[in-house]
Order: sequence, then C-alpha cells, then structure tokens
Amino acid sequence: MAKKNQSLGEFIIENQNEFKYSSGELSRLINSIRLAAKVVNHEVNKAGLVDILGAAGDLNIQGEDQQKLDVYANEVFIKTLTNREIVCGIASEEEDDYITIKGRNEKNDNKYVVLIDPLDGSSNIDVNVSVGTIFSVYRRVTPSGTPVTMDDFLQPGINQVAAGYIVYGTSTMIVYTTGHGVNGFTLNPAIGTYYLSHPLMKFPETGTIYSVNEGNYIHFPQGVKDYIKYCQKEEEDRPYTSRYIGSLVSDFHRNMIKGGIYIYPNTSKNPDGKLRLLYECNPMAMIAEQAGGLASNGFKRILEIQPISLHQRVPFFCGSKKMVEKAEEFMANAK
Ligand code: P6P
Repeated sequence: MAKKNQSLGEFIIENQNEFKYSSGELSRLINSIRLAAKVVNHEVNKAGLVDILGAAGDLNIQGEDQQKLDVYANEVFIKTLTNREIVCGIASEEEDDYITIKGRNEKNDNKYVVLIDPLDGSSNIDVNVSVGTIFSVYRRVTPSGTPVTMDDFLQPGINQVAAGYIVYGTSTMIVYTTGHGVNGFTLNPAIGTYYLSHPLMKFPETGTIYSVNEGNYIHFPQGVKDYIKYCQKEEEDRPYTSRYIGSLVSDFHRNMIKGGIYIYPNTSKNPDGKLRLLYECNPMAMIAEQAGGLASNGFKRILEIQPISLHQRVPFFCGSKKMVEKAEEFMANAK
C-alpha cells in the first residue's frame, strides 16, 4: 500500500510481494535504476557548469547527434544494471545491438532484460529544458543459462513486468509501475533519497492540453490535422491549450497530472513516426494504461504491437482516455 512520504526503499520492500516473479530481484532492479538516476541527475544538473555539453562528435543509431550526456547516461545505466546480477541483456537507444550480460558465474542465468532510452530529449540539455530516462523490463523468454537472443527483446508491450521514467526537471522524480498502479517518487537532493510524493497517479479521464509539434502540420495524416482543428475550435471546453516542450517524458508527466494528450504521428518525413516502440512507446504506454489512460498508434493499442526490430518507430497517441479515443475517431474517419 502506498503511504505518502515513504522512501522508495521502504516502498519497494513493502510492495515486493506484488511482483509476480521474484521479490528480491525487483528490489535489486529498481534499486539499480534508482542509483543510476541519482548519478545521471548529478551530471545533468551541473551540465551548464562543466564542459559536458555539446555533441560527443558521434551519431547514434538514429543518425542523431549524440550529446555527451547521452553517452554518459548510457554508460551509467549499463554499468549499474550489469553489476546487480539480475539482468541478462540490455538494449539501448544508444547501442546499435543489444548487450548480453553474464552473471559473475559466467553463466547467462539472470532472468530479466531491460530496454532503455538513457536520456530522452537530450537536445534540450543545452537550453536547460527537462530531459528524462525511460526504462522497460521483461522476463527473458529463452531458456535460462543460454545467451539472450533478439526474441527476448522483441516482445509485445503487454509482456512488460515493469516500466518507468526518471524526469530530470525542477525536481528529479522516478515514476514507475510493476502492474499495480503508478507511483511517483521525488528526490530529496540534500540526502539523496527518493520519497513517495505522488501515490497511485491517475490520468484525468479527459483534459484540455494537446501536445504535438505543429511545425510538422503540413506533413501530418489528415486525421491528425482534423483532430488539431477540433482542439482549436471555439466549442464546449475548447479551444484546448497547446503545450509541447520537445521532451516526451516532461510532456507526458505534465499531461498525466493535468490531463492531456501527446501525439507524435507519422509524417511524410517519418513514415513510421519518430518515437521508438521498444524503449519509449511501450514503457510509456504501460504507465499510461496503469494510470487509466490510453496509448495507441492511432488505430490500435501500442502494447499489442508485435515488434519486428530493436529500433523500430511507431506513431504515438498517448494520454487521457477520452482524448485518445477522440483522436482515434478522427483517424478512423479520415481513412
Ligand atoms: P521533434 C526527443 O528527441 C523526442 O524523442 C521526444 O522526447 C520528443 O517529444 C520528440 O522527440 C521531439 O521531436 O521532432 O518535435 O523535435
């Protein structure tokens, strides 16, 4: 049961029997993410002071400039997860292929795979806008003791056993679910402890905020154009407010608290959309549904999409239930 101001450590211990597999492993997994988040938070918060800004000179698999903090965050999460003896494989936005992790006994008998976007929205760092880490956890599907295969990573989102994000904003928060609701923990930087500040978070059933990059309007599918015009019409509780800061975790977090919808549709430039299914859309979709919201590709539930490749992209409509349903209505009518 969630008690306000409980520390994250106490919360994990008290609720670990809810994790339908092995209690101790969930604790170690979430604790490793908690530790990595503290380390990354420290660097993100001082990015303006230390020459850690700017591109690392490389391009990631997405062909995007890799910010030095992307590289740093990726290394911190991989190292921390590797040391905890519970993960047998990791996939990351910053890694071309997945990484196999052997236990200290040199065997592949750890049970979980983790997929991460180590620093989403990192292009915002130079301009001091919130960024985030997104993580998704599955049990492996291949036999214990054998090396992980791509099958362990290409699982539909409904198989996730845990999902969450860290938002490095005006305060640093961990928001996660293991399938029993969504809880938010805020870091007290003075003592380095996270406290339960947002127990059992819920998307309002509807809202008046829509988050989309309207600069791409001319490239949007007709259904998205029609929905945007619906949001802007002087009628009922509309026009809605447009809020989009170019950081999925931050836009999602605000919309979950206030009510709203985030849309990154396919465009003529990005025919499958921009966001990645495995380590952005699936974890955010699990959180959204656990909080009473919805997550769709405009036509079907994100969590039911069968992945076909590690870095595949999907269109993403996510947020308050009634708003996503209305957007899907416009998409269906425009077909
Ligand atoms: P655009 C950040 O790169 C990201 O993946 C999301 O966090 C964000 O919502 C989106 O892309 C911003 O993309 O094309 O609007 O700049």
